[in-house]
Amino acid sequence: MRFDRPEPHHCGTAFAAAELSRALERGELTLHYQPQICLADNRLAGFEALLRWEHPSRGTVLPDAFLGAIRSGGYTELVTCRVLDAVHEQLAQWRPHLERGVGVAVNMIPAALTRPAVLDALADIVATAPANASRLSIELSEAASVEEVERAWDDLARVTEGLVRLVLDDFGAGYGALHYLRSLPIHMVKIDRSVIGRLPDDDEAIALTEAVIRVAQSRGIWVVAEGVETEAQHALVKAAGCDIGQGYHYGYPEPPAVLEQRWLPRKAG
Ligand code: G
Ligand code: MN
Repeated sequence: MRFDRPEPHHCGTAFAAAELSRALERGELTLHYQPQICLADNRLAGFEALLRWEHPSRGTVLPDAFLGAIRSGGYTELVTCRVLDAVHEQLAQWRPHLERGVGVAVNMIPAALTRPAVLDALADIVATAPANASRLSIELSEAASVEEVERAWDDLARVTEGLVRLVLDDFGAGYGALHYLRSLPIHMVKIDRSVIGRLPDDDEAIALTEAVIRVAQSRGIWVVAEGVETEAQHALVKAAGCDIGQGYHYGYPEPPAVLEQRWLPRKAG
């Protein structure tokens, strides 16, 4: 199942807000999408939208190198709204070709969900295309506090009438605890790739993976293993009862046109 073309390496230096400002003016920020696979039947379960900077001289830059500039430059609201607009448009194009339940997840920081323009953009999706809204989910990092996530959820549920779902990202990276899964109104939890990367040999990573799956299942929460890179990792998370896999083993984040050929053959053909 592996693809030939690896992802670009993380760019060593961080970018300044001024450079990002120029990139925003020139429209250099774009979205790639990474497939998520249902482990029971290997079918497409959804996509995660991932921000990329098509830099004129450095090529494709991953978000780690410019998330700091987004925050320090005060661009969180602008970038989040642009991402939502782009995903909304993408969903409108893809929806006729997607099976039931297959949707797109976008990454946000909790602060974004307190911004009026972001809440307006979400409300607008619900008002104009509820079918798109119900295929949209929002990933918040486990690094956010329970209070932050709860507050974000209240706003999200209010403006989207409960249609847009909440995903807890990066779980097991070190901040959260299993009680997050009991106290937060989440639809899905993603086990962090730092945990999956230690599989299949690290006993602690195995125990954590199994515990997350057990607690989540008891609450009806779907579990995603992220950063699955090898057949052994795939086999282990599948055997442990994980619902969905994401990672280079199944597919890289890629531009929409590339993904369509593989995952939406009816559209591409
Ligand atoms: O924190 P979050 O899960 O949103 O991080 C997603 C990032 O992980 C993306 O930018 C993507 O490039 C990267 N990624 C996706 N799949 C893999 C994988 O299998 N291995 C590694 N090392 N990184 C991955
Ligand atoms: Mn994510």
